[in-house]
Amino acid sequence: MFDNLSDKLQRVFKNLRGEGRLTAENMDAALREVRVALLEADVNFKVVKQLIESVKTRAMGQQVLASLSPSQQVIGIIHEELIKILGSHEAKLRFANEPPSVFMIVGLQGSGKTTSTGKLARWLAKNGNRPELVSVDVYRPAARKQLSILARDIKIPIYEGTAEETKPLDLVRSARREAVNNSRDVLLVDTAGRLHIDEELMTELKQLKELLNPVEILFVADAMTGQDAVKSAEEFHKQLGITGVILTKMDGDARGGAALSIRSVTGQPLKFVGTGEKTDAFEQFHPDRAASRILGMGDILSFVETAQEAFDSKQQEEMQRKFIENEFSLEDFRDQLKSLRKLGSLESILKMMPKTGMMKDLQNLQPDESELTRIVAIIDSMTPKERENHMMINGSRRRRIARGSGTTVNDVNNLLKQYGQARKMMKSLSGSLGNMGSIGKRLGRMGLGKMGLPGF
Ligand SMILES: Nc1nc2c(ncn2[C@@H]2O[C@H](COP(=O)(O)OP(=O)(O)OP(=O)(O)O)[C@@H](O)[C@H]2O)c(=O)[nH]1
Ligand SMILES: [Mg+2]
Repeated sequence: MFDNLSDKLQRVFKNLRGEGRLTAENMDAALREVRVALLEADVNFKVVKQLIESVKTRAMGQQVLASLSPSQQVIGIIHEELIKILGSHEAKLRFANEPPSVFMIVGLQGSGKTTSTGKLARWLAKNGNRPELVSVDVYRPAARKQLSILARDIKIPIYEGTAEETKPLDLVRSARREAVNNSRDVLLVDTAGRLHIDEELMTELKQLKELLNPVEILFVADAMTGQDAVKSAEEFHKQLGITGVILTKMDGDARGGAALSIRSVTGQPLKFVGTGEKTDAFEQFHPDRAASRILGMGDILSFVETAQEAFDSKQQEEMQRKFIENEFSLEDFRDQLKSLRKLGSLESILKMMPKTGMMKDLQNLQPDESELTRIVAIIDSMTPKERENHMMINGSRRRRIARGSGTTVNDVNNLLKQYGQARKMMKSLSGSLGNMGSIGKRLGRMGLGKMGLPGF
């Protein structure tokens, strides 16, 4: 997500870093490059113009520059302006006073409506709701079947309709009745798509809206289609009154322009982003985190959130302290590897991290299942003293540990090497977090706003 744009902006800031002071000239040059980078990322030109103008006005008006370098200062201001453009706070879903709340999922053909309907249902269930699904795509033969299969996968009830129910309005009437009877609190309605916006489709959607009185009409936009996605969102909004946007396929090489333009152009917030084909590749959209990601600061908050789901927070706090104080023992290493399994793929975690040289080290650490079992066996065969202090594990101890765990001395050597890398990585990670935290604090003191960083 946002990788290209982020790379380009990093380059601009790197050039600014060499400058001692912020002047009209170096500021102009930097903003010209920021402008090009945004336009190349397919951000709507009006949005770019507005951003550059407000950054310029604010940066030149800054009096006290003493404690910040020019690049830090510009990054701070752009960060804030990006958040404004993306929508100052995250847009929560609305729910009806009287359940079931009806959410209509609309959009062009192939944008990801059916997939997103399943993802949203799963997300809702995880967050304590009781969703039910229904598909009213009666035109494409396999469309309803597609949602049924998805529903079975994610174990969410779906109203499949009787043989007589061939019309969208009939289907939703019965689906809503069933939702009430089964005390489901959200009814998600997956609708048919068209290649282009046409009368017929709009008429049908308007009829559904009239009948269902939905609290959310979520427009599903394919990020890969860039400004076209923004334009069709605008058109749907004009005709139907959408309440939010789900931007899909942000995992592809989408240039990010749609995400950055949708709020300004349509006036409607981005509520979720789809980042893959699987049902868990779905995130709530956080403007401040996206802005951090665009500026190459990594999405540490998302990382911490994912991590917190896997580790309990006490353990997490203790680990953080150990990372920072370099007390990370082999025992901790074993626990971390076990928890990593719960975290999902290391690759998806890495994408959220700030870009630093430690990435490669981390990549080497990804254990497969059998390796993990071996590592745990090796560490279990050590004495508590050895686990605390790996330096004492000499040749004869290595032979004993290998025998005890049914592995080879080579395996033990490898493990100790990996552990060494992990310690090094943890150290540089805590270092980089520390730095970013202090930049954040300084920006905060200068009134330049929150950098979206956790309190490390
Ligand atoms: N990579 C990626 N693929 C996605 C994402 N969301 C949907 N897709 C894929 O996009 C394709 C179309 O998705 P559908 O959910 O069937 O789209 P739809 O809007 O329901 O399509 P119609 O019902 O034909 O209008 C499928 O191959 C999905 O797997 C996403 O966030 N990332
Ligand atoms: Mg569909």
